[in-house]
Amino acid sequence: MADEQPVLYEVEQGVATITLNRPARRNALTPAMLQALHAHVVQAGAAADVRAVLITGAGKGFCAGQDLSIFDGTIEPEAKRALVYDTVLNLYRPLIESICGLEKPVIAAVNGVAAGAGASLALACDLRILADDASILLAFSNIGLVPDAGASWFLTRLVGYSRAYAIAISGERVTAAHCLELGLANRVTATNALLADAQQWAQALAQRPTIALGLTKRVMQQATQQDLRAILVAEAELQAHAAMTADHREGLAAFAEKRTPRFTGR
Ligand code: T3D
Repeated sequence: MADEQPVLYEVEQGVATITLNRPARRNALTPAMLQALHAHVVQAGAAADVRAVLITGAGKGFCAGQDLSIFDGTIEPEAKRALVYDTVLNLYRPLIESICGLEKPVIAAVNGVAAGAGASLALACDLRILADDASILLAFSNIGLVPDAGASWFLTRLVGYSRAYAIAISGERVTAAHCLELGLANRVTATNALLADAQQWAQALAQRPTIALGLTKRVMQQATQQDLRAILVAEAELQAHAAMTADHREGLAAFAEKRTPRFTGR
């Protein structure tokens, strides 16, 4: 049964693929799924053999956001307020923080629609490849809610305030082509090639110097929030760290020997 394992995890050629697996509900997120997804992100971060991560959805959609069936009309207003607050703070927040704090490249392979918190999930990833019929939908306003799970933070940084606000309040899908134009997608590919292309991209990144890629993620995230002086200091510290890695030594040796480097992620 699909719901018995609502999130799948497999590792191949240095890439952990995490698949949301409730296709009949467009991979709408239940508390159990959010916990499993978070656990797999942490697992991928800790695994030495994982050097890139891919998040995708089974079936026709990437993720429809929060499973709305929990709001069945019987829940008392105060219990609902507490449930929503608890879900956003204690289920979505750790998940999003884990993705952003995971010092390996995380790619979202967006098949179909990424809606609501599903859009947030895609935007929290470092890189996005979209199927040509995929879309990103800030569905929150369609049901009278506000962006959550980091959507307001990521979207404003990716496309600027005014475009982000327009997308959020329109409640309309942003097509893959438009996502590419706006910088919300790094790549767009044919639907039937999505997973293969995403795997190929992730596997190529998994051959790169993993520690340097992770430290680059850290400093570039810091750069969106700190001033130049702080970043110049952070770069000095992280460069000193990177300069001590086996992959740096291998990079130098490969350069001197005029050959392709064989990075090991150490
Ligand atoms: O705690 C809190 O709640 C706060 C946190 C909020 C975070 C959020 O994510 S709020 C936003 C929640 N998401 C949405 O509002 C999106 C709702 N869904 C849609 O707008 C559409 O379903 C989609 C655009 C995602 C997909 O459209 P389409 O035409 O491809 O598929 P569909 O036919 O609408 O959906 C297929 C099935 O999935 C359908 O069930 P059925 O009729 O076949 O039995 C549909 O009801 C179900 N489904 C889709 N989205 C959800 C869902 N079931 C539960 N929750 C969903 N979010």
